[in-house]
Amino acid sequence: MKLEHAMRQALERGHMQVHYQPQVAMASGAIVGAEALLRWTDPQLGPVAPARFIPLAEESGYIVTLGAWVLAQAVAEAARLRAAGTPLVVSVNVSALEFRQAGFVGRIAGLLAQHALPARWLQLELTESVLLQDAEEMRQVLAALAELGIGLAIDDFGTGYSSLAYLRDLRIERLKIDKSFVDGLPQNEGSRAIVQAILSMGAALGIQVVAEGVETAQQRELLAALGCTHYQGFFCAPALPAPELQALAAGVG
Ligand code: G
Ligand code: G
Ligand code: NA
Ligand code: MN
Repeated sequence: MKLEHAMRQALERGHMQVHYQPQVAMASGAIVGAEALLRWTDPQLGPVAPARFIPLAEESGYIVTLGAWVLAQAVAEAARLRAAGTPLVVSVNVSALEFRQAGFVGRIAGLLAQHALPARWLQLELTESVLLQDAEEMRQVLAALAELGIGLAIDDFGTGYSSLAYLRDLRIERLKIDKSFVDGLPQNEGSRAIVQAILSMGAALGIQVVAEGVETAQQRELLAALGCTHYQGFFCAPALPAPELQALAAGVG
């Protein structure tokens, strides 16, 4: 596969990087976490969008290699941030194929041990589609992750084939309101109703809710008024190289 070859080469040549998008506590404005997002910059072509190559990496199975690399980078970065006195919860996107890999949980445990990182500083982001896979297999992996103390976030919440039962039955730490709903704020009444519903469900179930794709002060104000405690979005910052994230988190940037 041509693209897989290009991805492999990019990883080997250091053209892949992990950037980190800040996650902000509404009340204090403090950066309390960061989402690891893969970036590929080709020396000739320039940036290659993840939306283009991640789906192909998932199809070809190369996402397992790529995802393992992102996870190792992210755990190392979380440990560095903690050692530097700016500890942040680092969240990592995990595709279905990675999640189903034998040894996935063991590999995470190994990384945490290697970097002496307490599990609470790592969070995994799953989409709803991951949770709709083979229920028994899923349950075992989730139980093992819970045992380790790793938090789970549901990404793009409300856009997939939701089964609300998993919110009741599984130990989910946070829901991420998809950007498509935040985009509609404050004007679109439908978006606002959905956002409110997600927030009240989160509150009733004791699940933290994070709004994604916040771009304006107006959106942030409305979300805060509706009881949303955390946000992520260009209003704070896009995904940044690790040193820039750290400077911003330390209040230096
Ligand atoms: O990073 P945006 O900046 O363009 O990301 C586009 C899409 O790619 C998002 O759906 C995001 O979740 C996904 N993505 C980015 N980095 C990773 C990664 O490391 N692993 C997986 N599985 N998906 C990622
Ligand atoms: O699917 P996932 O939620 O992981 O994808 C996150 C995607 O959204 C990434 O591509 C990220 O760069 C992008 N993103 C994050 N914040 C904003 C924002 O405020 N505006 C826009 N347009 N994109 C954003
Ligand atoms: Na994500
Ligand atoms: Mn998302």
